[in-house]
Amino acid sequence: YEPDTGPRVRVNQVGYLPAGPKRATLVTEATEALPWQLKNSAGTVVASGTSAPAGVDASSNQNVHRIDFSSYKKAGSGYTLVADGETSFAFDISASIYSDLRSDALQFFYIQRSGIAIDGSLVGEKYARAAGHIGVAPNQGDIDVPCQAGVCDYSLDVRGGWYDAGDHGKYVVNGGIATYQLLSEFERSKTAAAVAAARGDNTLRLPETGNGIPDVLDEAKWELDFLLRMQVPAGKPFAGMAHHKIHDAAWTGLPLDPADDPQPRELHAVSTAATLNLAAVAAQAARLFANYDPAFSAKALAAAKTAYAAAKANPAKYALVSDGNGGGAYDDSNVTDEFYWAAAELFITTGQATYKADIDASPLKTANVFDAGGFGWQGVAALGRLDLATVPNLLPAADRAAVKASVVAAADAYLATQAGESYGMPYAPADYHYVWGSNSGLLNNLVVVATAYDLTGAAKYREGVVEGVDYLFGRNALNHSYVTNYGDVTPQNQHSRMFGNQLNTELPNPPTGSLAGGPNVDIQDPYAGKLLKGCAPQFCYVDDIQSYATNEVAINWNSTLAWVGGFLGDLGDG
Ligand code: 9MR
Repeated sequence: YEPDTGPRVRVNQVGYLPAGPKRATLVTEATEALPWQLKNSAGTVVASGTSAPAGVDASSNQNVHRIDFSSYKKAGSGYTLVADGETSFAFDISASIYSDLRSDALQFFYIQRSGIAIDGSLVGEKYARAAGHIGVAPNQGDIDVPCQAGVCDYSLDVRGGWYDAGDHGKYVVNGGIATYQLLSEFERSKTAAAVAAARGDNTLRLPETGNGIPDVLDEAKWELDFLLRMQVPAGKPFAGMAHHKIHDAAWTGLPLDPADDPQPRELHAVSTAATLNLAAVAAQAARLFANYDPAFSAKALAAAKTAYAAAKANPAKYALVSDGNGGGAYDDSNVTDEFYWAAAELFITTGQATYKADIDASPLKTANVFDAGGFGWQGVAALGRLDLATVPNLLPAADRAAVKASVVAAADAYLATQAGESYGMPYAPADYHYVWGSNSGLLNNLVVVATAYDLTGAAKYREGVVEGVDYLFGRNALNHSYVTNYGDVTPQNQHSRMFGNQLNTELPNPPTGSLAGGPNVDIQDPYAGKLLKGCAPQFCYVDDIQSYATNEVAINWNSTLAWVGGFLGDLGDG
């Protein structure tokens, strides 16, 4: 299988910020430096230089050169970069290339909502659909959901929330990190030189728009209400714990409108990881909603404290890898990081000594919690560390300085990785073992680099983020953007039961701003497994609806795109 990768000059197909770094990658057999030319839309050469041969790139096995045209800063559209007889896709140089990325990435969440009809007048008629899983046939509903056999003897109303990805499952742990990132994207604007108004009411297209509450908080609350419903009620066994997940009894095929899903829905066992996710995110929500919805803030804080206490009483209820029939397993047998994150959020919100004592007792208090592959739903210690560094809190000055220094040190490590990558991405897991959702790992590394910029104001971190997204928008081995409708060649066929245009032309493609999971050397789905066998890491991706291991959408991936999109949007001319 030989994918069509287009022109060998690889650029950010969306464009470059006028003041920002402007780098490209040339795929060529040549070993000596080659001339390059930047042309404007009239074809006039406006800058020129010589490429830097960089040898064989380990993430793609291609021989590549680097091109740096950062010194050219004039805004315009229709630029092309020419080298070795090849002409790149045309791109803009503009301060506004990322001005819609945050809202596009966030709008995805409304379309993923369960339990509410999606209003086509808000997001386009092609995305309109009936409410899913509210007990209207053939749905069996999420309003009165019993447990799996032997797990419990009650049922819960767990309506609402977001469908996690391309399936109709709802999982507390990836819901937790996704909600955290939406809340964090908002919270960041209070501690950085960001434009708070850009995060206010009337910034998204939601049913709640105009209610006086920032839209991103409205969207986060849709999931928060669901997460709270997943908590075991008082008086029941494991009261205060959270059920790990709720999904269909058996896997369904695709496409399948949520409202047409006939499968029985089941609550799965409680888990310590889910419970601590709930504790962390509810504690975070409590401080952010305090000024907007005091009653909800109080409810969230009470739930957070109850969950945390329940997790301490049941510290080793692990979600099992074997529990993956009809939904993802989201297994996790190490919850040290979840304990650290929850203690951090509860301490930031309450200042109470008990949570500080738990942070001090955690083996992660001073550990490096940032790894090369990026944090994610299974490893969440970084979330606590980032918030302890950026959100005002009562840590003693020395502790605060140490957490800030740890974030800056991690960002420095990612910048060093980036400097060694000819495609400019600060993502290099051991042996270039790109995993399921690699694009989210890359973006989460960019969140760390961006946070170092917020903490220090040093230009190198801002530039690291700006260059880092070039890879996502087409400066890569496949010449393929990973964000729908951001670039010339973009994902149109992500795996989803809702967006099945490849299977049924009446269905829409995923909405603008949908991130694809990305290259994954393990290619676990049968389609990619056969098609891409033996692929070099960056080539382990295909824009086909059948490839759930390389080409799915997911809330915990779009959440980091929204966070980074907010950062880039704030930069403007950055
Ligand atoms: O994002 C998850 C990834 O980290 C795991 O390796 C993978 C296999 O367990 O599962 C991914 O999550 C999927 C979930 O299991 C089911 N719904 C779709 C999710 C995104 O692909």
